[in-house]
Amino acid sequence: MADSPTGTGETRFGICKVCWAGCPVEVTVEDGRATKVVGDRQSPIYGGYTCPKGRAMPEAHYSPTRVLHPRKRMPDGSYTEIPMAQAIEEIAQRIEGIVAEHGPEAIAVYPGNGNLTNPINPVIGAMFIMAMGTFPDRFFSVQTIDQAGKVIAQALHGRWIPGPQPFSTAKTWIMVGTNPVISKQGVMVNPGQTVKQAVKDGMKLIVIDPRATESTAHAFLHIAPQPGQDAGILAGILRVILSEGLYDAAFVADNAIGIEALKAAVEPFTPHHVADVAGISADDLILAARTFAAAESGCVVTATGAHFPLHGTLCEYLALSLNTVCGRWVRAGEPHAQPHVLLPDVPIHAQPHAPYQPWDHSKLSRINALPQTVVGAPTGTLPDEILTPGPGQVRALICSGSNPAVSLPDQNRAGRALGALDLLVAIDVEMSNTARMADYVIPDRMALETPACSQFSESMKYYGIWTGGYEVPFAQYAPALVEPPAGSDTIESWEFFYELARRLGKQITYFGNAAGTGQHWDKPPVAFALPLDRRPTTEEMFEAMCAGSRVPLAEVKQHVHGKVFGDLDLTVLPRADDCTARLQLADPTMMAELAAVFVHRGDTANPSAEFPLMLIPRRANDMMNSIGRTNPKLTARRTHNPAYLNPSDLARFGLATGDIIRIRSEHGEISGVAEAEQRLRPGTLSMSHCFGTNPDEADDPLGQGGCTSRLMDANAAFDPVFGQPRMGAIPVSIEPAGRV
Ligand SMILES: Nc1nc2c(c(=O)[nH]1)N[C@H]1C(S)=C(S)[C@@H](COP(=O)(O)OP(=O)(O)OC[C@H]3O[C@@H](n4cnc5c(=O)[nH]c(N)nc54)[C@H](O)[C@@H]3O)O[C@H]1N2
Ligand SMILES: Nc1nc2c(c(=O)[nH]1)N[C@H]1C(S)=C(S)[C@@H](COP(=O)(O)OP(=O)(O)OC[C@H]3O[C@@H](n4cnc5c(=O)[nH]c(N)nc54)[C@H](O)[C@@H]3O)O[C@H]1N2
Ligand code: SF4
Ligand SMILES: [Mo]
Repeated sequence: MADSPTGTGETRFGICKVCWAGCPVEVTVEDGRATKVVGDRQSPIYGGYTCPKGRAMPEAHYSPTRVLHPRKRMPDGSYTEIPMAQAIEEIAQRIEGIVAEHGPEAIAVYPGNGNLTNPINPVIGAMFIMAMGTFPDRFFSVQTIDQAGKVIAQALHGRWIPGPQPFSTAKTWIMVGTNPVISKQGVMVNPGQTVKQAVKDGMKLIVIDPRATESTAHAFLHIAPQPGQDAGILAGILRVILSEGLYDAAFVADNAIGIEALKAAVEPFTPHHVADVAGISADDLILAARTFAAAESGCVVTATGAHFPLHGTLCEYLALSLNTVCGRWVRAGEPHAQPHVLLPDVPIHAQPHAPYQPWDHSKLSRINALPQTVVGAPTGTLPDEILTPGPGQVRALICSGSNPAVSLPDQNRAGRALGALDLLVAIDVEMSNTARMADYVIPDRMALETPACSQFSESMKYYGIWTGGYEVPFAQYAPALVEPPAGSDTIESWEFFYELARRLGKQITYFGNAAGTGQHWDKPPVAFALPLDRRPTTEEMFEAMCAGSRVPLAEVKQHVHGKVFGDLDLTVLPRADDCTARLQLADPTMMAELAAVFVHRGDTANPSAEFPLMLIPRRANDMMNSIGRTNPKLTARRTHNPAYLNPSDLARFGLATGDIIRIRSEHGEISGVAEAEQRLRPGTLSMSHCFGTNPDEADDPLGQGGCTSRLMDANAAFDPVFGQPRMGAIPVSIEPAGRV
């Protein structure tokens, strides 16, 4: 610790945990309070980068609206503050009563993004449900309303153990439905600069997005398709590469099966067909394919834009197959570009984990008869799991760092469901949309009040390619930098689950250093049964989390700014003699879905005379989903959720920027505020998510904004494996509702 450059207070070094980029920060602490946050310029890899959300952490921590004591909802709907011990006791008694009457299946958890503050928090909810004996059926996480298709596709394709070629040195890259400069998905470290530098170093960047974004600024080629047509586009790119013989036949022969079946499956996706269906130029498609194949390195990656219109698993699968046919995986003798530092020391061989079927059709969900899968329960069905009577009905829900009242698709139904629960607990720091409906609100410690370490970032690679992590052996640990505000009564999310389980007479087993997902394990996790006689400290949990790490946590702790452990040997080993695993290029389930995409010209929703525009998702730079909406610094400019439209569409509907509009889908209606965006494909309406009031509250387009989830139907169309409702490419109409 040192004097701060301003001469007042001390400077402490930590990690921002508002999003998963985990930027190292320099925090000024005065009288025990964090007063200023800037990027840590001494970080060896981040170069002092932060975004507005990170720099607004002090305003979040000391927000006048922060919840600092447990709150209990009274019969008249008001809240009263009660001590933590009483809150835990009362919640435990209510859960005991519900379990006695209805069984443990009546209790569910839903962890979300507010849990990123401490790497123990996101996983402890699953371990609590394991202790209840109902895992995975009562573990509803954001994964199954996000990009669960990444894990499913990886299971079906097989996982190349050393991972994809690194972004920073690649000669080409195709981004499908992702805007890393804003979202940090895929590129965590200073993404704006990293993308710019990669292009400067010779990367031909190809972006497929109906909108020209911050990430297309340096693109060699931007293709702006009709939303929801990405599977066909990827099949079209594959067809060009396979039919022109531009692929890496040697890599395929040694490492993959299914090339002939893949060739046959993509054959109908001619450039002419794809161009016609997706509303793009055939020449651009061919150029993208030839550029990708000709470059010596690079990858094709997908994210939410491609996943939300329903064929996410297929898009991800085709991307993996494209990378495999072009041999875009790190080979023997090359440096491992997803190196382990706080993950275990395991040999990295240039070979795959074999494909497997990530579902069990003998165990079907109560709602929509979905198979049990490796990605947990289908969160899109959670409202109906609550609303549908019968054995197994969910009656109590614990939300930790999540905000289902605005994040679950189909907001009206979600609102009815949350209101119908016998018990709703929200572990949160604000009276979020969900906390406002909860029986108990449990105040968590915030980011600067808990320790942090980068192991979570390293392990994100197991959830598919283009998730996060470091291309160099970097690691960092930071202690808690400040105490929660004086006089407050807070608890870390994981500690709450521990205390609740203990009170219920259940023992939580924590699984540390999990190096894998599903059936793809580089090394199985280490079980650590949490002692019942005393609560472990967060530091002990960190030790368990990093058990067997390649560099001991104690060593990482020596370097306050983080360190690149450049001495580690990263050389990837050759395929082991006994390895028979091959990547699968043409999984039958995926190829059948692709055939349907061809027959139905995308097999997705299309605009109509009644609903002429396509609603598409986007991320806002100042918000992390709903996080930040109560932060005075982040909302100084605006609090609402603009409805971006191409100026030609504004003119077509007789609208101008600032007009309040009614936005209608076949399923619901919200109000929004029109805003012109020249760079958007005409015919699309681009809006962010997790804004808005609750269904029983008055609309507030200019204040809290509109909640796009209200336009989505939970049951009309959903992923057949993990049940994610259609959340992108939604036909909508707009009409003026007044001018400001
Ligand atoms: N319409 C539509 N819906 C979507 C999406 C979309 O694009 N469009 N995106 C989907 C995706 S990808 C995701 S991941 C989900 C996100 O879904 P959620 O994770 O449910 O939503 P968040 O807004 O991230 O919820 C974060 C909550 O954590 C609270 N919080 C903030 N800081 C802390 C803290 O320190 N501790 C605790 N305990 N809580 C804290 C916030 O107040 C907030 O209530 O939404 C999904 N829903
Ligand atoms: N600042 C900020 N950062 C965030 C978040 C946030 O809310 N704010 N949320 C976090 C979360 S939970 C997640 S999951 C990640 C998501 O990370 P990303 O998936 O990278 O999210 P976006 O930045 O919205 O980029 C998605 C892009 O897809 C485009 N798109 C929309 N529909 C289509 C389509 O049909 N096809 C194609 N090809 N493109 C389409 C959109 O225009 C948008 O530019 O971001 C994380 N980071
Ligand atoms: S990108 Fe912003 S919110 Fe995310 S970790 Fe960095 S500073 Fe924090
Ligand atoms: Mo997400």
